[in-house]
Amino acid sequence: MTKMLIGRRALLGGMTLGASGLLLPGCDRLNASPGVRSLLAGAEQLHYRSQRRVAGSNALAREYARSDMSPVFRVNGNASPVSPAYLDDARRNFIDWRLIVDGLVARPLALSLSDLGSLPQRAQITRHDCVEGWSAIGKWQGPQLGPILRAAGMSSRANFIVFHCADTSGGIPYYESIDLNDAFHPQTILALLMNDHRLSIPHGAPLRLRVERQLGYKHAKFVMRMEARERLEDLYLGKGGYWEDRADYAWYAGI
Ligand SMILES: Nc1nc2c(c(=O)[nH]1)N[C@H]1C(S)=C(S)[C@@H](COP(=O)(O)O)O[C@H]1N2
Ligand SMILES: [Mo]
Repeated sequence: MTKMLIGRRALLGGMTLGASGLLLPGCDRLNASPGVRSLLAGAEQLHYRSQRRVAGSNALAREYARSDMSPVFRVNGNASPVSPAYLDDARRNFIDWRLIVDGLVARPLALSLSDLGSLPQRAQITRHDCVEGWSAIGKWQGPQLGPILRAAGMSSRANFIVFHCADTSGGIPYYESIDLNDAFHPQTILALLMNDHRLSIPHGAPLRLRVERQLGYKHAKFVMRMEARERLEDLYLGKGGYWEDRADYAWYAGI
């Protein structure tokens, strides 16, 4: 691992490189990548395809006004990881915490909260829809995911981004994954702030994914590591997420 993990200077340098577009695959490839096609079967693939056609790959999720924000935003799923390493990081205000970006990338990254906070930020007020039937409108802020992947020099072999979380249920780690279309979507951010405050532990501190065109379970909390992968079949039970593996939830959970 020597020299594998690099920080903010390289990240910002890499972003200039990424801005030239060299490392970003074209949109057609994003929609039709064989990895995505082979992951999705039958009805779900139809749903995915028709949503992509209707919504368009760059369509934005609706954004709301401050006055629409919910007075209470429910906590759902795990309210805290229990691992000693996480609790230790939390006790020290996450100053030693690093987000690992690895897998199919030329330059793996280890980013601190201040690295992430010094990147250009996007703020958005959106509605979170949980599959269990509740919704809440909240404000989220953090860096967009796309530029971070470009800075890491994501390989053209990558089809998916996997989010590895600090929490487990029944001893099994929570994880989620998205395709490159969502990864490079402008509203896909790594949220550091919720409703203008640092993320609380129950809502996913220190960092959670917001992938606004999909249902709540895709919005991974307590993200520790992002991994670029060619396929998902060989990860855990192969369906691309904790709930997809356990309860047959759809991998593409478009709203
Ligand atoms: N790591 C992790 N992420 C998670 C969950 C979880 O249990 N663990 N629950 C998911 C579900 S089902 C929902 S609806 C939202 C809830 O986010 P909230 O607690 O901020 O409302 O987080 C999602 N992300
Ligand atoms: Mo949910």
